[in-house]
Amino acid sequence: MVNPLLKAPEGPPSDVEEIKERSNYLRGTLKEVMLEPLSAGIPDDDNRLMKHHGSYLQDDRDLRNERQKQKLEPAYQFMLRVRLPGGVATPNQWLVMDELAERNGNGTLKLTTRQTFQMHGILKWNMKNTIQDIHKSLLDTIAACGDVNRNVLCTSNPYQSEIHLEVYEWAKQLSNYLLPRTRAYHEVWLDEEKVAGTPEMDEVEPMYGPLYLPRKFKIGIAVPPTNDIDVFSQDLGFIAVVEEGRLAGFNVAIGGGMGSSHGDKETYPQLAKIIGFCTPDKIQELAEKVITIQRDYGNRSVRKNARFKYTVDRLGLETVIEELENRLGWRLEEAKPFYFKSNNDRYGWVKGIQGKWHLTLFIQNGRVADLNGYKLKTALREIAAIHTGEFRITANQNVIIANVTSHKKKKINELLEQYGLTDGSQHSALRRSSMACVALPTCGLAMAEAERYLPVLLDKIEEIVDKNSLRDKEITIRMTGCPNGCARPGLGEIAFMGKAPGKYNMYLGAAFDGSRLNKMYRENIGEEDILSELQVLLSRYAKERHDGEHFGDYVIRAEIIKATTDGTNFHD
Ligand code: SRM
Ligand code: SF4
Repeated sequence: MVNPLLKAPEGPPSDVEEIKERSNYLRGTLKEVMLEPLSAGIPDDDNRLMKHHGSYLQDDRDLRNERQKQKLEPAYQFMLRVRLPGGVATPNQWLVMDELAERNGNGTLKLTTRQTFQMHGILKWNMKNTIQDIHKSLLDTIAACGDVNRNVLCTSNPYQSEIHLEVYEWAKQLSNYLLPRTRAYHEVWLDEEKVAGTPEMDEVEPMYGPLYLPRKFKIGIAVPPTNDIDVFSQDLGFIAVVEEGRLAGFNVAIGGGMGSSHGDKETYPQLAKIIGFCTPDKIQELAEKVITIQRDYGNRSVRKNARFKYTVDRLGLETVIEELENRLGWRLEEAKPFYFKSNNDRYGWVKGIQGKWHLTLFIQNGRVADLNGYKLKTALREIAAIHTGEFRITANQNVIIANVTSHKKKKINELLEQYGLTDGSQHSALRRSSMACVALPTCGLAMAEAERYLPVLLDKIEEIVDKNSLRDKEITIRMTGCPNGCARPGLGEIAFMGKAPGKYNMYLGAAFDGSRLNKMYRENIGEEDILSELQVLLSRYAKERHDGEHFGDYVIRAEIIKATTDGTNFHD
């Protein structure tokens, strides 16, 4: 199977590889350490394994210094991420998440950039019963994090609602097919007994193998004209091709990713490149073979270079395609034409098929909470209690109340009015096109604020926007607390990546449809400089833009940012 002409990088395995190897298919000592009463945390080795079960040990960073002073252990708590292919949840599942966040979490839900629920602030002692309740609602947290295929994305905005259902089914099937086969999750969290001496004991991971992948792996399916899932940021992206009203198949793109480290040229964001087309019945096999190429040739020595994008760059795109076609035993067809309009969500009610309605609501940075008199969480709970369709979490951290009958639409509208819930139309189009990652206080990697700060910064940017009559102009703006790229900042027409408390690198020039990366414009600047830069840029844009020209395109035409020759702004 392994091609002797191709090689994985040499070097000693990274610590995580060793932990996985010793773990007996992701079991480690998780079961035991979760019962250990003396600390609210768990040892680092088990935390590395924990990720494969959909959770991270964190500590409340707002309390870190104070607890250190008091010689207390950090305020340990767990983040829990649900596997929710295509972001689709039933009203009952919404209610379960809502209740669990209240009972065992910090009282809020985070809708993530990969279309799922995260809960924060779960104490060690509550982890098992939380996971069990999630399981009872027919959801799980398996492979939501870790060196495996993650939550499979699927366009949620119903421009083509008849196709959505079909594509969503493929996303779900892919997600299930690519799940790890180990029973570790069931044993650790769901009290499944390990049956000794039977063939089940000799469990193997037919696709992943005992070491799983060198790094996380991400798949997304976009349904044009919407690129709401940022298909070019995925390790493996599928672009639905609709011919004569039916799903003909998918264009296939490989090797995307957003993360980098400040000042380290060996790490970079990268857009996935389109390598061909295949029919829907082939995508499962194709995904499996792409994953096995990464399994066999990915970097298991240096984790910062272990993502598939680096494997593709190291081996060369043509070589990877050849290897893929050899493994498949068939050739990809030529890619078909497609057109993306935007990578944002469209808001408000739209009518879909069979007389059903869909309502996209603006959820600022995906945080579902009752805050400052805006009872978002309560309102969504009440909607879930009467809703008979589904909830679709978008990859832009918003939610769609989907498949609503005309009768229920009236009731839902009454609830919207009662709670002052909004599709965002009272905000600027810029705010409605914004995203921020979690960052502080829970993310251990955050160098600066993001989710808590972007709304405050937007209040000030909106003043500039208004002054320049740009209130209705959609401009994609994204912020992350570090360069790992969790809100896909590389694809923001304007983006900020945290460098230090209150300091950000500022990026400009991504394409509005998610097909071109942005570039660094200013380094390590604070709020005052951000606002004065935007003052100049937005007023020039207001005066100099062509009809229908997007901000990201304008900054390149005006030579504020220089595009690379192929127009993609791949790293240079
Ligand atoms: Fe992410 C790590 C949050 C989407 C790239 N991400 C983290 C961790 C787990 C921090 C950590 O490792 O300790 C963050 C937890 C924060 C917290 O307190 O919740 C975190 N990532 C998130 C979420 C919740 C951001 C959000 O506000 O929505 C998103 C959860 C997605 C999900 O439901 O699965 C999230 N992360 C992404 C995305 C966007 C995407 O996948 O479409 C990316 C960029 C795409 C990519 O992977 O290239 C992303 N996260 C990273 C990276 C950099 C990985 C890399 O190889 O470049 C890290 C750091 C790492 O893995 O070492 C990271
Ligand atoms: Fe944390 Fe950085 Fe991801 Fe934001 S981008 S959630 S700060 S890892």
